[in-house]
Amino acid sequence: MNRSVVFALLCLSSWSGFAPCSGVQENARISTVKVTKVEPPNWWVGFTPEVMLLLSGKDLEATNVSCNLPTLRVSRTQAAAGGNYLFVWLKIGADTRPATAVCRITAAKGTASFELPLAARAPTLGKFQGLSSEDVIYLIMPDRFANGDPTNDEPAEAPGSHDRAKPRAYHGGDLRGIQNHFAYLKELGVTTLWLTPVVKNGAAQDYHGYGAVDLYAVDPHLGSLKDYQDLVAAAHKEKLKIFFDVVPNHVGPLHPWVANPPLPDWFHGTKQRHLDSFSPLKGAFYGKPGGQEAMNDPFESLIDPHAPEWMKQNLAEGWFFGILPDMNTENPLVEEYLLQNSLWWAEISGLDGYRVDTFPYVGRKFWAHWHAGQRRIYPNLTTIGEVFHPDPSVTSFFEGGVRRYDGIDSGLSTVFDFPTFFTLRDVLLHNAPVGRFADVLRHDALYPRPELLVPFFANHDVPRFASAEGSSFGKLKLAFGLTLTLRGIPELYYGDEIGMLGGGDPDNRRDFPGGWIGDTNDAFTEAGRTREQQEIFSYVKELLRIRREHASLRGGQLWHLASDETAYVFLRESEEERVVVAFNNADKNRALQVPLKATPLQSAAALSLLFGGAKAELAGSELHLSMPAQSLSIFLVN
Ligand SMILES: [Ca+2]
Ligand SMILES: [Ca+2]
Repeated sequence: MNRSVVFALLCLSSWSGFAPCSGVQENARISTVKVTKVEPPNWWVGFTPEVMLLLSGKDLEATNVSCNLPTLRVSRTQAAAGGNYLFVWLKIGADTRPATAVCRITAAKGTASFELPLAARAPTLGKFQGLSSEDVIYLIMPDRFANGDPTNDEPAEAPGSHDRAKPRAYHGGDLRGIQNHFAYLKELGVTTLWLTPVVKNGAAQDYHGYGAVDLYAVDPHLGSLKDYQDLVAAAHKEKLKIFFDVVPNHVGPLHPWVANPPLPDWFHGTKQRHLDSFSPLKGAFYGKPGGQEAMNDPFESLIDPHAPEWMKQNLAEGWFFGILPDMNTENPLVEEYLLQNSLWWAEISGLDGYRVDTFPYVGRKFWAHWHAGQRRIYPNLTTIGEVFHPDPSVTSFFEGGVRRYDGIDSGLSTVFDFPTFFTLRDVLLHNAPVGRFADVLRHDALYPRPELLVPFFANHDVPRFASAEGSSFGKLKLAFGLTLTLRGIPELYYGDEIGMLGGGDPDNRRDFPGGWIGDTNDAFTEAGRTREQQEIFSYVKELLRIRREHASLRGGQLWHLASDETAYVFLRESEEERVVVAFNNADKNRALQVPLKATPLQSAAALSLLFGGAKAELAGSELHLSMPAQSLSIFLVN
């Protein structure tokens, strides 16, 4: 039913609570009651039994709210902030048909109406797919990847925000630009795109997307909601998945809620008076050397059953970096708002999962509720939490699937494998003992689902690998080699596959060459790539092809075969096959005798080289390896 039909029916109806049609005023008094925004702006039938609406406006101190659809019942209302907001809970009867509900607010200062379109759910086949170890994630910062629509580079509402010469300004990349380059991503061989947040941001320097001012809109620099829906649909046609970067912990400092919160405790604290997110504990509290700046966030107290509340409060309730308004996720109305917001993005787009920002900074009861609400509707959706910490005993604590000491199962599908990230960088860039890999991997038993861990060597928050101290072209290749052969679902950062350079934020977010009209270096095409770009691109593409063709490299069990100061040799074993990966970090050739007795390789007949330049020979119950300097090789076991 379209909107004009609804209005026509209303005019004919004698149903009480509605003003007569044809512009006739119910009384002479002018109403000052106004609705300026309805969140969520639309909903679905056959979706949730109830929806909580947050109306913004003026004089919304309702004495009555009623809607024109007989199966829609207003079960509760709550005016707030002097009538600037009104919460309305609508029970959606099971027999409700798709229609646009028109609801009427009666308040002391007059009346107003608002609409809520209620649509039928679209077919769910091929949507909300989640991830498995078959997948490879590619992280894109949309403003910095490709400019598919120069008309949105500087939206009218954001004058002065676009300048490619400034590293903290918007550069013009957008959703259309990503969609235009699916062929490149398919050729490379990744399966899943994680886009940094696409919601509307407020500041001229919010190109990264982490400063939300409207959780129900796409940022106009990136395109429209329709563009996002088109992107997801087109991705699914190409067998690509889309991950949404969700940030329930905070909004941007310019969100209208900051000056005018819907409830006094909508945030943890106020703009004037709040905690910051830094832990009050010194490094020495948990035995860390003093005077060193930690690379990671200090989450130890959050997983510590012996830590009293004050040691955790800043982390859970402080404003991130002292700046970003911290949502009071313990308030049931905030909890409901944020859950519905995530359900809305999933249902309206068909997205396949969420990358969850700043995961440990949000209370764990919230996560249990948020995940339960999602899974009721989308059982396959995968969520990946950001837990920026090198210690697996910390990162594993946040994964769901098990109740921890606090009695809470967070529900989180998996976490980014930060311990492997730190190890990859320490070993490859600083020549830390290669045995550190076996040391990280031995902790896999702490995770309910280690096969879903997301190993990576770069993201948008750390310096580019190619520019890091101690890096080289060869080391970059080894970083790809290890990330793509260890267990889990690898994540790659856009541009590393062509050796992009860049220091810390924002230099690590340079424009992908070729994404803008007039770029002289077009790295999206083989003809446009430099010799070096092509070399690393071919290397990564080949590794991804081998991973795609070998089930053992995707989901196989990992067995250590040898590990020491400079080498790590491991086996990936699936039902179908076995593959050996030999990594030598030394700057000279290495010969290694690997004992195979009591390993799944003891009955191996022969090894054939799939990738790299090492030589392997079976000699009795030993594997004799000869590995070139700084190399990674892969063998198929026959
Ligand atoms: Ca653009
Ligand atoms: Ca928080």
